[in-house]
Amino acid sequence: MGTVTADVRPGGVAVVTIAAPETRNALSTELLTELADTLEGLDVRAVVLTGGPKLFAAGADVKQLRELSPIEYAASGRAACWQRIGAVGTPLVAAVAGYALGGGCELALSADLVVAADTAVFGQPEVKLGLVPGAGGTQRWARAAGRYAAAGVVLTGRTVDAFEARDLGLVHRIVPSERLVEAAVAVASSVAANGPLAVRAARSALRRADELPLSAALEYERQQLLLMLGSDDHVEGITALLEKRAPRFTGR
Ligand code: CO8
Repeated sequence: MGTVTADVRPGGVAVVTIAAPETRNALSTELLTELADTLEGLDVRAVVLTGGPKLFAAGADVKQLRELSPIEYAASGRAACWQRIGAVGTPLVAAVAGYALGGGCELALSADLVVAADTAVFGQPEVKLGLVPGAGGTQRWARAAGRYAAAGVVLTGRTVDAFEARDLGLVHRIVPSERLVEAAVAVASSVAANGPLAVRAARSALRRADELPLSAALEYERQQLLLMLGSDDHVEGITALLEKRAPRFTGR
């Protein structure tokens, strides 16, 4: 334990860092549990998730998984950890340097935005190990990059650098690795400065894009707008705009 740390910064942004360099941040069940606990325990407006300036995560802990039977896997709680991470309501910015492979890539793609160092390498090498991605890799790649681009990654197991990942639509911004965390904090801070109810509503509507047919998703979006029209924050946001000052959102 103690491989996941959270540093809460001013402005409602937390930086959550995975630091298990001896295993290249391999996502053991214990580490995934610690990560889910940490994310769920934060009361902030945006989170930066990083493995630091050298490496994001080398995927599932293959030493731990090698002997795992299907029943042991089902009982291990790994899937529940992934669901808990995916259900965190706070906007998540992944700050990716170096390798984000297998489960590490899936972790990056479960964020809302990915800021990449110019050293970032993304990939789903599972088929090379006789496995398949099991934490969203096939689905998130297909939804982000399209099924044919996704097949080029998932079926060959080849890696994609930061620039190709940006061209494929996965990466929001590329920066030098020494500026990675601060650049991701800047992105997270610009999210955190907005109306918190509105950010959560917009995020929830964006995520419906993966789940619902267009007509139902548009209806969901309209409902979110109606909810915002009932909030104090939208009055404050418009008043601040008209008074040419910064808004003071209260989250009500
Ligand atoms: N799991 C466990 N240990 C790892 C992992 C990993 N994924 N990756 C690296 N390590 C360990 C190495 O075994 C090594 O340990 P030791 O010092 O005891 O020999 C140590 O970390 C350092 O590794 P390297 O010497 O290889 O470090 P390099 O910096 O040279 O290379 C790489 C870094 C490129 C990341 C390389 O380590 C590598 O290719 N790692 C494996 C990447 C991979 O294949 N990931 C996909 C794993 S599968 C997955 O994520 C999803 C599985 C589907 C779910 C299944 C559920 C049952």
